[in-house]
Amino acid sequence: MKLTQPHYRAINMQIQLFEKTQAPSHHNLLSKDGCAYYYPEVIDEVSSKQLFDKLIESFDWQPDQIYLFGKKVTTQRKVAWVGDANCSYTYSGIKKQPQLWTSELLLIKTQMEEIAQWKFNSCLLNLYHNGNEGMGWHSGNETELDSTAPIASLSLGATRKFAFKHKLDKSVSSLFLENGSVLIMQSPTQEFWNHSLPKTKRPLPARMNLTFRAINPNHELPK
Ligand SMILES: O=C(O)CCC(=O)C(=O)O
Ligand SMILES: [Mn+2]
Repeated sequence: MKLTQPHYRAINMQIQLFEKTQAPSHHNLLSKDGCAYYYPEVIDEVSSKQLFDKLIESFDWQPDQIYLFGKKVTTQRKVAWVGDANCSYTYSGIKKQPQLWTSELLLIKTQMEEIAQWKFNSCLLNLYHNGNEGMGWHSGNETELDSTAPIASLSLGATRKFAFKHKLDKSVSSLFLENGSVLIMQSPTQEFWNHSLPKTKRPLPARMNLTFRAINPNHELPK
């Protein structure tokens, strides 16, 4: 789906979000087989900090369980899965039931939908306490995800490197995701590219990432 230029309204709620009108970068970060667009400074610094603190206290944050070389490992990184009631999500063999939307997160969801030109029904929040925590190579290709939908990723806190690696030719492309920025990954990016958030030795403060996703709500019904 083609991106159109979003025009943000300033919405007065507890948190003043999206004060800037941000022109989208029409520059596709990927050379082929997908589209990824970066939007810096979608949320200003003060609002980002308020939002970070609000989201920390609003959800039940749990360590993630992943498989590393066939072994189940508990991460330092914490996650919260939020979504509509019918949006369970299974990854690394763990089925997650969604936590309820909060007013702040719904407000952000609306803005992400405006940028991505797509309706989302779920959000995975990741909390990286420092540079020592990251996420290995993977793609958002789980069966319950609508494979035609984009994934919209909002970053709060520390700037971190984010890398793409093509699944076939292994070519790599990376960028830095800054505080208050949005990355949109359009279909078929997940089919052809893995992505990762590399760990770094640099001492860094915490970072939160929110990926808004479209789950196929009927994914558990028998076919
Ligand atoms: O933290 C990030 O920027 C990436 C998160 C991610 O890839 C995911 O939640 O699937
Ligand atoms: Mn991902």
